Amino acid sequence: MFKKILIANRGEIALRVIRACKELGIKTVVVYSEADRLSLPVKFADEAVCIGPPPSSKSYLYIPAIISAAQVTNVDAIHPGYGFLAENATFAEICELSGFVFIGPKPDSISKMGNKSVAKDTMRRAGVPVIPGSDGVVHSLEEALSIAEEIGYPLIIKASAGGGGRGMRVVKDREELIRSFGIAKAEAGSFFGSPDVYIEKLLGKSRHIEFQVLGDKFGNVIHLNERECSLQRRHQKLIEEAPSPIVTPELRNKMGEAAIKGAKAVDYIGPGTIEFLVDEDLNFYFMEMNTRIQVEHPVTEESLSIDLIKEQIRVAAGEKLSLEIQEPKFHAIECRIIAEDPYNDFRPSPGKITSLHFPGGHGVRVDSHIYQEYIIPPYYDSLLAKLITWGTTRNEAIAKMKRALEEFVIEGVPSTIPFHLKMMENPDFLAGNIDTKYLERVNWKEV
Ligand code: MV4
Repeated sequence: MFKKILIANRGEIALRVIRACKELGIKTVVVYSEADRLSLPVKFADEAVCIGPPPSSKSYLYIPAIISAAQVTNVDAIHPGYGFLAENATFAEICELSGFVFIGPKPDSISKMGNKSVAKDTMRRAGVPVIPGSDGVVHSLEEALSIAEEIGYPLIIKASAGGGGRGMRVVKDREELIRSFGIAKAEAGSFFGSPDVYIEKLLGKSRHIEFQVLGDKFGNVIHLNERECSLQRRHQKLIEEAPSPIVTPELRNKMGEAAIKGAKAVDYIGPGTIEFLVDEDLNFYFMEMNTRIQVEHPVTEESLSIDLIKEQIRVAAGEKLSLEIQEPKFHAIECRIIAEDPYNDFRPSPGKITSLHFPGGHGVRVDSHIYQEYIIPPYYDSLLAKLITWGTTRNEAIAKMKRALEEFVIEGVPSTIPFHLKMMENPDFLAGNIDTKYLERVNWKEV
């Protein structure tokens, strides 16, 4: 097992990894920017190394400073968390070339899944259902028109180097395709550095349901069930839960098997996520694979009573998987508490937390790096806390979430707490009737 790990991240996930390391008896080094000098990860890690000024490009994304910090503190491995360098294949490669274990998948798995058209192609070959569309990259308008002839309109043009909802363009008819194909390629080129695009049929009302997978260095891959992530706003998830209210044990088996096949196709190591779009007839299609631990991993943890970060560290150290495939034990829900004003179109609102009280009690977990008097830096994402509740039924998890949100006090900055309180009484949410466009369609204040 590793003796010392460097955490190349900040905020709640840095703290989450420090906690797992402490329980495993591993020493921790955290790197931090000048803006995070007074942060809890810096306080709780065994060692802390300042790696640069506040902008991410000069600190959390600056590979030479991170590798230097790993060298001077003599760590065995580097944990990237999520965001920043977590899905940067070059960083993973540099870690290994510098003699540090990258706690994540192989660089080649990251690259394959990072190119969304290569990812889709890899999944199709592995027998995972994919959305009907082009076979890989579409190079010319003529090619685009002939594919459109086959699959029909409306369709969607996606940038190969995009992902997470970036670089997508919906096309209603032939005229619009003629007008926008060249623009889509030009945009892809200037936003993502590659003009490659591919085409898919546009799916109607659908859900975002993702499968947690986990692989070890011996080629074993399991799945740890699904997370329902349909409640999103502008591609930012706000509420996640496990299990999904619409997934039956039969569908779970079918999707889980597909997820395992997909992960095995790229020799996947560690925790990863296969995202599916699920239509109203419960057909499911591969969307993207995230080759990192995700923000919403705690709902899987609390639904199964497991520790995914500890398992991630163990498999990175070369241990065999210690978990097995199993049905959910509990229903878990996560609300993302963000420093955004839900009454003002979710406007980001950094500032100083003047008063703070965390909820607690049975079936309640708060993953957070904030404290009273903490100043939220404007340079990074504005996630303040993840509030997770669980119970033996969905209704019990919701009842706990409601009372936990009522106990939660954050003063000084607006937060998404009022939004979540309203959702916990929203009849559509209570019925589990949420799709990815729900918050575009309805006004959350009025339901
Ligand atoms: C789609 C789609 C409909 N049809 N592809 C958005 C994120 C990226 N991973 C893929 N996305 C979508 N791809 C086809 N062929 C609808 C979306 C989509 C979406 C997906 C998941 C969660 C939220 C979403 C919000 C808008 C659009």
